[in-house]
Amino acid sequence: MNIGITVFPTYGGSGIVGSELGRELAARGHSVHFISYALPTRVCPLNDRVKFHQVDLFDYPLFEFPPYDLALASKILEVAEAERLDVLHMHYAIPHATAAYLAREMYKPTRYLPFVTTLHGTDITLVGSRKSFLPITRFSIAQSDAVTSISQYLADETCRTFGLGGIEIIPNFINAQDYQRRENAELRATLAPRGEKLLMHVSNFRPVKRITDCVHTLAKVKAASKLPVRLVMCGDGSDRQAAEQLTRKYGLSDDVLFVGQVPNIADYLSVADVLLIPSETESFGLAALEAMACEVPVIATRVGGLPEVVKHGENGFLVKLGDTSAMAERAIEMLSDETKQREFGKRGREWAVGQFNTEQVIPMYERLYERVVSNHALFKPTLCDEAANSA
Ligand code: GMT
Repeated sequence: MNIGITVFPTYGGSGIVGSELGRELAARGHSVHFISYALPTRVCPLNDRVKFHQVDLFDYPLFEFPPYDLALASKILEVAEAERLDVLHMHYAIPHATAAYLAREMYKPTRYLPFVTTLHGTDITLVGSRKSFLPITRFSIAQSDAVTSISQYLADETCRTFGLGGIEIIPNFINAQDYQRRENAELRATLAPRGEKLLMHVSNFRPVKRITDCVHTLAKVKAASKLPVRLVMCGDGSDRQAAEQLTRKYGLSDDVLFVGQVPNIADYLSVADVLLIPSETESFGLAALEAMACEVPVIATRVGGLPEVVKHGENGFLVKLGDTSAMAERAIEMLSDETKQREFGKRGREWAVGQFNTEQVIPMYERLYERVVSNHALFKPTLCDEAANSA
């Protein structure tokens, strides 16, 4: 199949999921065309089956805000014609589903090009639900030929916010080969030169991730135990400065390592003892899944879709939002009992690989593409009460 994929290329989990999906589809013999303003960061080397088409944007004095969505729609149409695309897969509802809708309508007199929209998180919970975006987000989702959500939580939120029920759930996934624990004594020695335990956090450091809670947690672990422990912060973003300031305030500069964006996150996760996710909301929590695949117990907030991923008391712990004392207590529980930590880690991998493996999840997308190419307009929104009743 010839599949066009659009993601936000530089930032966030939806870009990672869309890019890795493209790579997996290419490995299964499909041709994948990424259409975006920049090459998505996790796209594998381009080759005959993975191509990148850059959206042309140009500055014009009248355009204080250049209309990216229109340029994207035009580019999609151009690629669809030139490459004979069978289906489009848009990650993040706006403006991607809107651009796909425009492209489909422009192309309709010649050929019908169906599009699948995958909802990821803030496209529904923070951005799409704002008054200024709500009508266009709702319209664009409803016009999609098929709609998927990465968790039950997000499907329910979409129902609640937009009144659109009946969305299919296809969860985030991991490649069990790429994500597995590989001992790396050199990296471990760099991060923990005196044999310290390692708490880790991975994100794009936006306010929704509440990264300062990681620093509070470390301070509380140190205050309540004699454990030698450090915190490794992987990623970058707007809240980094606040976290660095807090680190200095606690006098913890030697024990908190801001390593920036690291190319192969599995290497880092492989040397972690516990992953902290203190997010305010998280529709799935891809970082939790990646950590579990690398046998790292996860301590996360009990919000959004995280309880669908992290199983409390089995492969990690869920705590109340903002309760860094509970987070610290659970971290001490894990770090002070190696056997327990290992058991949690092993169960985490079993769960991640058992439920969210590429071998199970990618075929769900392939089957959906086949259905949508032969039937079009599969998405028939149900009333939310009906959806709730049939759940
Ligand atoms: O909402 C965001 O943070 C953006 C979004 C993205 O596009 O990067 O992230 C979401 O998508 C990930 C991949 O599907 C999920 O694993 C994240 O939980 C989700 N983030 C939030 O809901 C905050």
